[in-house]
Amino acid sequence: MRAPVVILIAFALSAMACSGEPEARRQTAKNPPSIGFIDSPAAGSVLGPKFVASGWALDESNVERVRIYLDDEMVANVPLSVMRPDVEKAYQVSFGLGQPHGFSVAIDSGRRKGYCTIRFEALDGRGALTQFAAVQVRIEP
Ligand SMILES: [Ca+2]
Repeated sequence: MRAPVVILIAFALSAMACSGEPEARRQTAKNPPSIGFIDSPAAGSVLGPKFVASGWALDESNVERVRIYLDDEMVANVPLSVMRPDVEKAYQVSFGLGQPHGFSVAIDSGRRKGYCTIRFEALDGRGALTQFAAVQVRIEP
């Protein structure tokens, strides 16, 4: 008579473990992609191994980070820190007013030389990543 009791308890415990796990939830609210623009470097420019990448990004749920890639290597992962009242005005921004929308970051391309693609991604407040710009440049050591 002992075995069925043990099995019953084991079954009850496993059922409890399953019901305690969080359910996977699909995001149902609309999440428009982030937009942005690169002020520097200009597409096609020739850069030294160290250069500054700057621009801005907007999202209705705010932009948490901007990630910058040289080809496929992430070389920067920064929060927005530059005030851009010009962008707020031009895009009639109604969210995140008075918060920074711009970024400016020093990039060290290391030993790279030749043609290279710089990609810019924004991570929004809901966790979505949007590539908002890509520029091709030439790096000369
Ligand atoms: Ca968004």
